[in-house]
Amino acid sequence: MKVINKASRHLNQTAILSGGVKYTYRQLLRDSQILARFLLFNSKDLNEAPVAFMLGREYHYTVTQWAIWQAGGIAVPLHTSHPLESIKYVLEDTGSKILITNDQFLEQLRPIADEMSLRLINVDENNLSLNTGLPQISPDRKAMILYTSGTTSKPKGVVTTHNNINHQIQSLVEAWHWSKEDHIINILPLHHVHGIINIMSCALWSGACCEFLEEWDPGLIWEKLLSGKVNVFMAVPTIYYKLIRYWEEDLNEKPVQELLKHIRLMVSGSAALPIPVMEMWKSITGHTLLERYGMTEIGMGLSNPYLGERRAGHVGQPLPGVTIQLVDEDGVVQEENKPGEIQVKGSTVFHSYWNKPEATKDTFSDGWFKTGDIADINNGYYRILGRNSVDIIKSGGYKISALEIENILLEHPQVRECAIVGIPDDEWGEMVSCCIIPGNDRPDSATLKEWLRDRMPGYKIPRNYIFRDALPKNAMGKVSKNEVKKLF
Ligand code: MLC
Ligand code: AMP
Repeated sequence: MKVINKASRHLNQTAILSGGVKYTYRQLLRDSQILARFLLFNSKDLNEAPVAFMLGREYHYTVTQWAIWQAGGIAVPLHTSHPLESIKYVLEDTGSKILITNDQFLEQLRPIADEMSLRLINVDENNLSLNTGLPQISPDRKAMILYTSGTTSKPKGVVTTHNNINHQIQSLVEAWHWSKEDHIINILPLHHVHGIINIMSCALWSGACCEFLEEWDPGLIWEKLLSGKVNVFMAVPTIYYKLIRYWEEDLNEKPVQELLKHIRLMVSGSAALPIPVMEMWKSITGHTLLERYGMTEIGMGLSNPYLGERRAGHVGQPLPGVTIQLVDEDGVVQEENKPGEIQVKGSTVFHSYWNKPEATKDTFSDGWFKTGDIADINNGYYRILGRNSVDIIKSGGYKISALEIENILLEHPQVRECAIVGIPDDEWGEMVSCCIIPGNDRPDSATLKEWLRDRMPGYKIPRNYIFRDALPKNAMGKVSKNEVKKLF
């Protein structure tokens, strides 16, 4: 909530630029308080009730998040392009009784809201009436649930408290020198920490301007970067890759370095930044990307320095307030040059997995959160080496569970067995790919893709399909994913 409390320091500054309209911090406070009171209805406090909301990248997204927090609820953002199955899963898993949306998604969500007896609120209606005062919210209360895929089949809800969020933001504001003079464009999905915390919340904490671009459009991003207004930019490596392609093919390699001189910081994260992409970006724009490492459960953990050497292929050092250790399989803490699992401690680390006490307990060891990522320290800089599970795939910056896709594919009548793997890919980092043992009739990949489209978000749908009579197995008789990868 500190991010909201700070708003009164810069009431007349622009907080959000959305759809060409500037909204000041004063408006944001007022509109979110009106909605908060409407949410409260006849109660005094939502008392950590989860409140789901589906809104695009626009002003009302922020209004709604702030309203839920001020009414004492837990914010549960839903991805706008997820199929109804995935939306329903999150609504059921969180037990949300309120669903907030706008004209754009209202009719799409109405059947679910009716079926689940949810209170459906449309922020585009202007008759949101006032109620009583707003509750006091202590920092240890739960604030947000973000869904993340893991080594279990279904995504888990990562619960963060206000205190966690305050520390996650504060750490980045300090490390990356945020100030009220900053202007950032937000082009990332708003159901993950990168778009919500690193971009939107850091900007608002600092009194800066967060400009939402509703659609992801490389031409528009270039236009904004070259406009002279935007001075901070953050994206996943796939986006830098696509911006480079656009510069080559559509901007005809226009010289842009002079036009980008005013930009003070460009950050890459959520997946490994390939060194050629970093080098190419530098040669085009003159900017050395700052690569950092993070995770839904911890916010950001490691970052190359704002001032000082940003080393390619490395993710720098622990951020302020974050303690990191590398631990080998025997539980021994590793020194420089020895690989180990990244474990994290600090106020930035999440509270729990929603309704999953066992999973929460299993993921901590002596108070250290076990990330599942393997790293080493190379001349004082952390370097991510990989993950300890082949079943976690990162594609376009999204984390994807191979098991989740396999379980869904197995429901298809013509899929007898299947294995999902991530194949290295220059553009996407990893490309979701599948090897299938078909039933009597071999399905074609286009039909399978279409069938999957109703059951999972687009970025999880496998792009490569191969069909085999058997899957490669290891000595234990289990499918060998490393051998499956070699088939592509
Ligand atoms: C989409 N396509 C893919 C794909 N995703 N192909 C292969 N692999 C994938 N993963 C296809 C589309 O279906 C489309 O195909 C074509 O690529 C072009 O689509 P597009 O419109 O250009 O791209 P789009 O899919 O809309 O978006 C690309 C993107 C998006 C990079 C903008 O993936 C994105 O916003 N990623 C960011 C995710 C993120 O914020 N992660 C942070 C998580 S938090 P066709 O055939 O239809 O043309 C976290 C912690 C931390 O990780 O450290 O930050
Ligand atoms: P998510 O669960 O979507 O938050 O994804 C977190 C995961 O993204 C981490 O566990 C890492 O595997 C990966 N990740 C984030 N940043 C980086 C980076 N800079 N380099 C490599 N992997 C990264």
